[in-house]
Amino acid sequence: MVDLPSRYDLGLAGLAGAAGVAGSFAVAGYTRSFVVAPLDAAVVTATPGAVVTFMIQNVGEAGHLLHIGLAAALAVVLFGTVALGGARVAERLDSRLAGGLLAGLVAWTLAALLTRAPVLAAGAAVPVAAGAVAGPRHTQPQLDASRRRALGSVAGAVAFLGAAAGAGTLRSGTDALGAAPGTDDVEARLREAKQRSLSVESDALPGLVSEIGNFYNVDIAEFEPELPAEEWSLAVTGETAEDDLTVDFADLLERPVEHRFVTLRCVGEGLNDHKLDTAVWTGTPIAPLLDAVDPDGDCGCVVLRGEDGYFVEYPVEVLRDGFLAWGMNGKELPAQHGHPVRILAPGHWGETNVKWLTEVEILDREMDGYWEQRGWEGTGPVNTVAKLWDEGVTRLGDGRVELAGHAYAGTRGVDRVEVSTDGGDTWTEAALSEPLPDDDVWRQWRHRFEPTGAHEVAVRAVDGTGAVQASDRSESFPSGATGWVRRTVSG
Ligand SMILES: Nc1nc2c(c(=O)[nH]1)N[C@H]1C(S)=C(S)[C@@H](COP(=O)(O)O)O[C@H]1N2
Ligand SMILES: [Mo]
Repeated sequence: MVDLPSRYDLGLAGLAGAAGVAGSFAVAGYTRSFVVAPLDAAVVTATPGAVVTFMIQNVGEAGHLLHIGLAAALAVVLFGTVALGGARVAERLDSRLAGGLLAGLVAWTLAALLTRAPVLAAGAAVPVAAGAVAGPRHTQPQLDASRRRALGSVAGAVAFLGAAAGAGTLRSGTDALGAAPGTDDVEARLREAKQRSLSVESDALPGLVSEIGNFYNVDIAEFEPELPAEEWSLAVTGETAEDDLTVDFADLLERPVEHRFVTLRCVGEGLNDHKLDTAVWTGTPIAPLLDAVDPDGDCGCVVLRGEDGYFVEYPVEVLRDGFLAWGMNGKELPAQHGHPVRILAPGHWGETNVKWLTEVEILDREMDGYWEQRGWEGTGPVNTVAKLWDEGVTRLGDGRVELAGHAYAGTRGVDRVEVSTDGGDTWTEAALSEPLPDDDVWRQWRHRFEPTGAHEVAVRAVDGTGAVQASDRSESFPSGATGWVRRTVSG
């Protein structure tokens, strides 16, 4: 007969499980080798698209905490069960050593299978084994001694959890940015962007280039792939197998290098949210690789895949103007932005810019990408938008108010930005930053006025074709927010 777990057992399993998770965190940090990472990926994959969309729209960033919490709880239960099993074996065989070894071995195997990082898996296995060793009760002669011992173990485990959390946090912080792809050209571009940025009162408003640490981030996975440049390769597959082509990182570096200003905007962002940023990217055009494989599949479409399981399909013609980037603002492409190589597809929503890019496949029929399977329609050109973030509103000393922000219209370009301070009845042209040399990049705008009471401010951009930003308001789902940003500003 199997004993039901007692409260003691649950406590033991909880502590030992938590210690196993903490031990893994201590040695792996917040990376893919942390045992919670693969469980989190499984939780995310198993979550229905409708739930994901609901979370993005209603819960926002906190949604991450929910699934990561669930994954962590799963990991605690898993490793706790192993520790408890080990303790039971120890009781039965009257050998703590046997129980500990067994639990350690099972925990190690599980962690290694989950993370595919066998050495770091020991971080989870050792505390679980210790839990199994400390677990058995009946070898204790008296209850008092047993209680003291249990208290000691709990205190030890709690101290361990704290130390492990500290060690893991330190480790997570050490993935500093790598060396610059190193050219004066990038520096020159960054200087150019600085010169052309409008002078505004607010320090908090980004200029024409977003700092890497402030550049927005959208990932389907909580844990980014760790893909060393030496291990990276890109498979480009055409209609026929003979055409297939594989390039590695060294091959890429031998191709013509370009530095481009490119702005990215996520289709999932609310009208005035901040998932819109710009960097100087270093890379090489993808067109020669496409030409090498005869890019004319029957649908004229292509699917791009990333190491994290992400994929997106869109027209080859869009990709043809794309750019394989390995540098960002003069640094190696950071992990969170797709290290070592991502694609940048001009003028289309952020989701077309696959990170950790490993495969480009020419298709002969259309398919849905990751987000399209979840109801989004985000592979087309971006909507035109002029932003007015909180930090773009500044009271000047002389009674005037400065309004400033960014406007973006993809490759159509931004021709002008208009501001209304009377709810949209009359419009004034805002000052605009000088355009940057590339054709998929935002501009900055600025307007100063003297408020009399409360004003309903509205902002709209006019794109390079003369089209005015659409006024009808719609949510971001499924094809990007529309409308004019409005806010009340008083003197
Ligand atoms: N491999 C991969 N590529 C991806 C994503 C992803 O989750 N995985 N997210 C996409 C989305 S929805 C957006 S908006 C942009 C965001 O790029 P960033 O995180 O560098 O800002 O990357 C796109 N490329
Ligand atoms: Mo996105």
